[in-house]
Amino acid sequence: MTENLMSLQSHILVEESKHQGASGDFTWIISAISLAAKSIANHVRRARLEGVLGDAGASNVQGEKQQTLDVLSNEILMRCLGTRASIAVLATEESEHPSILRRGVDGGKYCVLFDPLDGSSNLDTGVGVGTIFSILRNIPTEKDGERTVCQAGREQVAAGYVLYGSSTIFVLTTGNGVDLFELDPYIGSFLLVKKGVRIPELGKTYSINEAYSAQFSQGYRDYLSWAHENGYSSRYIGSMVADIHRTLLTGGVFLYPPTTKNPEGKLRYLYEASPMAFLMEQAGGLAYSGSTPTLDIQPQRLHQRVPVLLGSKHEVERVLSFLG
Ligand code: AHM
Ligand code: MG
Repeated sequence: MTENLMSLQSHILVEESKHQGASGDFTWIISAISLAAKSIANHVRRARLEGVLGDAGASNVQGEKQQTLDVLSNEILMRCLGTRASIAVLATEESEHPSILRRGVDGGKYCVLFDPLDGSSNLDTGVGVGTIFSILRNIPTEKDGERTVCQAGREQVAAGYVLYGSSTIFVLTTGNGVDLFELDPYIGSFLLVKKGVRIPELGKTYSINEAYSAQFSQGYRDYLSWAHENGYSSRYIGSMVADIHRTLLTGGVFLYPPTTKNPEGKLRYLYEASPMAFLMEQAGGLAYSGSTPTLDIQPQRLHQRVPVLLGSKHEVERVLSFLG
């Protein structure tokens, strides 16, 4: 073995030292997310033994059943991030409104938005689930929490996800490519395993809940017919982080189009679609919501939903050609 061992923490310190006048605030935020991820990974792995599977008997603001682990993961992230002095606002899928921790004058430079445990309805069956996060700059003059975080995806300072699967994987972009870290459970550290991840430009796999195809617009249905006739394969776990992680590494497209049930799409812009779009573009792929690049959308509401189409450059362009 010739490569040096590099932890997530040291990687961020090195990256931050390249920026003149960097205060280290950003390193503190990533270290809080990494601490939370290790704790969540531990609970996910022991969920059945700890008796924390199943729903928590409540619904979140979007009317979806909260799993016990959704609530627990949310609490862990809030506790890890809440004490970091550089954070002004926290927003989560699980709460109706953002939490304002510090006003700009008190030093809060950043906002962190997250989906604590995406795909949690799959937990009872041992399927991979994930945490998704997005980091934005605070707007010190804006008093309203929701208006502060309603920023277009291009404004993101960093984004990433943690996949709790057969191993625990941390994927991060700070706008300078995509890096992949894996948790070594024996030393409790995320270690850099791949720097500068690039998504293949082609990949004959589509990932979509095809059972809804009667509810899709004609363009999506035409694309699917074309894919059937052209030797494509289908892979759909129903857990966005796992589906997108596979797409990032092996190529293809991931889609969640508008349906009759969810005419705006199902996935939320600020803490699902936008961070994933940032990662995809940084890895050389594309991400669209309808005919607009996802990162160019200006959201109006914290829990706004958008259609999602992302993945390999040429495969996304192919889908777009059917959407007209
Ligand atoms: P969640 O945030 O409530 O967990 O829902 C999001 C999940 C995604 O992980 C996944 O891509 C999608 O819902 C699957 O939806 P469907 O079951 O409609 O295919
Ligand atoms: Mg989610």
